[in-house]
Amino acid sequence: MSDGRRGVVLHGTGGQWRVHLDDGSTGVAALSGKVKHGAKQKLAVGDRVVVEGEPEDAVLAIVAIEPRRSQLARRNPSGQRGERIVAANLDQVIVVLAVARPEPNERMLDRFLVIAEADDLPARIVVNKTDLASEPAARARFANYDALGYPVHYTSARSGAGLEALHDVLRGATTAFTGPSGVGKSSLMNAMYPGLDLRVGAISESVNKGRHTTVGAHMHPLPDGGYVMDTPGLREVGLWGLPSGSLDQCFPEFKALIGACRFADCRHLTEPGCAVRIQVDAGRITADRYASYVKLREEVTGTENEW
Ligand SMILES: Nc1nc2c(ncn2[C@@H]2O[C@H](COP(=O)(O)OP(=O)(O)OP(=O)(O)O)[C@@H](O)[C@H]2O)c(=O)[nH]1
Ligand SMILES: [Mg+2]
Ligand SMILES: [Zn+2]
Repeated sequence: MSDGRRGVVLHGTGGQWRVHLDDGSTGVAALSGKVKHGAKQKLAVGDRVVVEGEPEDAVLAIVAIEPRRSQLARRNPSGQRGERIVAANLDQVIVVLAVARPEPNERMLDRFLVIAEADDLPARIVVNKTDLASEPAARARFANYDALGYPVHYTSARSGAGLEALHDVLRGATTAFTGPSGVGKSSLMNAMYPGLDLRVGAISESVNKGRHTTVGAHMHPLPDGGYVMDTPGLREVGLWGLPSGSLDQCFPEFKALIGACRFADCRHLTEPGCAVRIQVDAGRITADRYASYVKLREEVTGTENEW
């Protein structure tokens, strides 16, 4: 395989994959028969692959998939069937919200953060559209997340505020941008990388129909190194397969308390002597974050029996 060239899978449809080769060119490739039948893992956007073929070939052959360093998955402990890899080899997840249009929703934010934690991916938050509302008020609203270890950026794709600091975080890394429709994910990327030219939706339409303007996971190579994936949101990435007993590990402020509850299998719901609830009552864990825990706990318990 010495003449094989390496690259990163950008997008796939119907068995054809766009691959960004390390020499900067992009080609279309399909899995070779050997890889298709031999591989344990299904190919996903972000996978590093080895391709063979002549430059003039219309379709290159993917002859190997390199091991992943991370994956964003819809988990399924039973293994192969039903598992869906949203992206491979991510370095970080950036959850984008807007100060307004649409209104920020902390339940949804926490859901995205839990998915990142469950996949061991560092997460950051972008609060966009600061041109539409008071920035001090937005900072007060999200200050707790900085304290929890999720750096918060305040940006405006329209005015350009905060874009330089965000750009610094993306340089050289592989990043998934996620968040509700209409918050400005594609607009932010276009503002930082004018060459990307991503499709931007008219908010009234995309939000009212509950549909995303951006469909399907696409990786975009960045001109100064790294990749960004503009996702249509992680809403289909359920918390499926996350054992309900592990949910507390996905809340950084709960972690230090695990083991301090009276009962070893404490669900942190109604049990007496619950160390988490004591911190909630004392105001050291916010009621908002605890509300997200309770809601997600119901969700994971509900899907536990569907495995
Ligand atoms: N005022 C203001 N409007 C913005 C800003 N960023 C984006 N918008 C507008 O918000 C709307 C939605 O922007 P998109 O970039 O398509 O949002 P998205 O998050 O990519 O949405 P999906 O692809 O549907 O998930 C568009 O009308 C943008 O012009 C901003 O910083 N300020
Ligand atoms: Mg978009
Ligand atoms: Zn407890």
